[in-house]
Amino acid sequence: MDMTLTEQCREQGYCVLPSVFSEAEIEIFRTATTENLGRMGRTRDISHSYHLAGFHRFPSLTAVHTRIAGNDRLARFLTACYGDTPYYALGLSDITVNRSQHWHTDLLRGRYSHFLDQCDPWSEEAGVCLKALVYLQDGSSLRLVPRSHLSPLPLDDAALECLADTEDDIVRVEVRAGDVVMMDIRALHRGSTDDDMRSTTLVQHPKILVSTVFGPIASPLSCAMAIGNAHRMADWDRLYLNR
Ligand SMILES: O=C(O)CCC(=O)C(=O)O
Ligand SMILES: [Fe+2]
Repeated sequence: MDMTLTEQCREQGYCVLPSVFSEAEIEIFRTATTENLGRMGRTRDISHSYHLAGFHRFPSLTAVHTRIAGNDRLARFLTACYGDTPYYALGLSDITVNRSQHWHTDLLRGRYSHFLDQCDPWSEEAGVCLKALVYLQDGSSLRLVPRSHLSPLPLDDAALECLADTEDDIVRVEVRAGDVVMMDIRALHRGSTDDDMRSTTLVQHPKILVSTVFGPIASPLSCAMAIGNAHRMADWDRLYLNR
């Protein structure tokens, strides 16, 4: 079973691992998130939208990260992907609450793209980085261009938006609460629209997404992503972190 899922992830750039987290765990994750809303950034002009970059750094949320990064089902999948190559969670983690997401890849882009100057993410030796997206409610916010991870894309959101506009092969990924989407960070994808996220029913029933990125230890892409992301996070902290 993992063989077909790893194959799908390798060939299409994503796959869905069903029912990885139980209802009880989902509740623990949702409660931890809502208890920490006060420390989160407000990065969209929607008052009930929140984001916490690098949530694994915060003592009240490290347990959530540990449950994800240490989950047996994820470990089996990642071991099937990476074989004998040891992997780690490279430090790129996010909790988003009612947050829209335009077309993008999860590589370092825009002002952070230069951190990839010494590393070609599409080369054989770069190593594949995979994001685990843990959905804490049913939904189908994620849209993705299958196989888009296989050939170079610009590290610029405006250019990616244009590319997506001309793309007709787009899949909408349906998930149930507790499912995990494993996605190659080079894949072209988008999440919820601003209009979706404006709905006031989300105040009582927030859309919560928790994610973390894995990569082979010391692979060129893992290193570049870890270093560039540390800079991105430091900037993010200065702008959004409540002290
Ligand atoms: O909202 C979604 O379903 C996708 C979010 C996303 O692109 C991400 O977390 O990297
Ligand atoms: Fe993304």
